Amino acid sequence: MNALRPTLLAAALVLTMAGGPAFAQNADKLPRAKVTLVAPPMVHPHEQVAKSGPKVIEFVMTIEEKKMVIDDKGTTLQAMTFNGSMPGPTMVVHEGDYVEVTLVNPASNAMPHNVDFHAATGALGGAKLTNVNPGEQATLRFKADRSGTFVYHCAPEGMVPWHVVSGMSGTLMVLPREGLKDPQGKPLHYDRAYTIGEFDLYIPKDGNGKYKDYATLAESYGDTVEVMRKLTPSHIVFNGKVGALTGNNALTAKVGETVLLIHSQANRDTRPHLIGGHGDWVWETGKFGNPPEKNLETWFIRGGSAGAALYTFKQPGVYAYLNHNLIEAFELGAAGHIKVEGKWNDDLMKQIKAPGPIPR
Ligand SMILES: [Cu+2]
Repeated sequence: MNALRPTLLAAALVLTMAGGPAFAQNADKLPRAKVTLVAPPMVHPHEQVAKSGPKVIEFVMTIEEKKMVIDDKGTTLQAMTFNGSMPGPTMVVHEGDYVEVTLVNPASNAMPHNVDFHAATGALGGAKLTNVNPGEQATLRFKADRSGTFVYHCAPEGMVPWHVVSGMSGTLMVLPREGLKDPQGKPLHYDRAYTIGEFDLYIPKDGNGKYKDYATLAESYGDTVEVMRKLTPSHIVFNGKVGALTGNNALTAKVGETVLLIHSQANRDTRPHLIGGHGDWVWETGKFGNPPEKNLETWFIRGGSAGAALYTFKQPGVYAYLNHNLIEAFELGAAGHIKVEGKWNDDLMKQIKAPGPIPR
């Protein structure tokens, strides 16, 4: 027994040492891939079923502070953005991959920023390790150890909500390596993926009730926080602007195509609904480890999360996709369009008689 002990101890030591650094070396030895991010509502090209083992996926995000017009009346927001868009670009990886993000804060910006990934484990989701002042950049690597759609957002100490409601959030989608599945384990595939980021905005008004326009971000801070604290948004928008996804900016699809709608709201609850359609399969909480719900009419996205809905279009036309708090949609802006081409199916719906006078 005594003779065995040192051997066991040695074996345990070897295991510990192999176990410790092995995790870090694991990522270091993995193949790497660079992904160029694209502006929402588009999502960068990606495999739905992973064709190979885990990789380190490299992304670069540049923070851009800029004044943005948020409605058709010319109202402005002193916005803070990841890569210049609201929401920031959607990143897609597979479970077991490593996300390696370089966050760039150009010297032309005024504020410090960082990024908290809800998909990440430790250090405030990475916010603690990515704090960058203007003129700095930082690189963070974390393991995507669970699948789902997850919000990421800026979280600088002392001004978290202000940065979030000024535009700084987006979605990271971690797909299961074997792709999406229904509760019976049957593979689910999409032909297109669109990403929608919903934002509650708080634009201050002057004494005459007119929205104020600010020359700088810093100048807008005091008034904006005052409006924020009343919890009554002046605008609620999809992708940064009233009408960002309507009319000529509508999302498109064809009859027979399956569309994945990724919907994030980093701050406030919302309830997406597709008028004239459904959610065939909906991961309301966005987490693919849970079975999706079937045939939903409206789904609930909790503030601080992203959900995903899969729908196969059966009928052509212009569909409204909106927040089904209808005041938030029609009065404040939280609505988009999906223009679907194809052949009308009379069996699903038919106008038996066009509107006309009531017969006497
Ligand atoms: Cu920020």
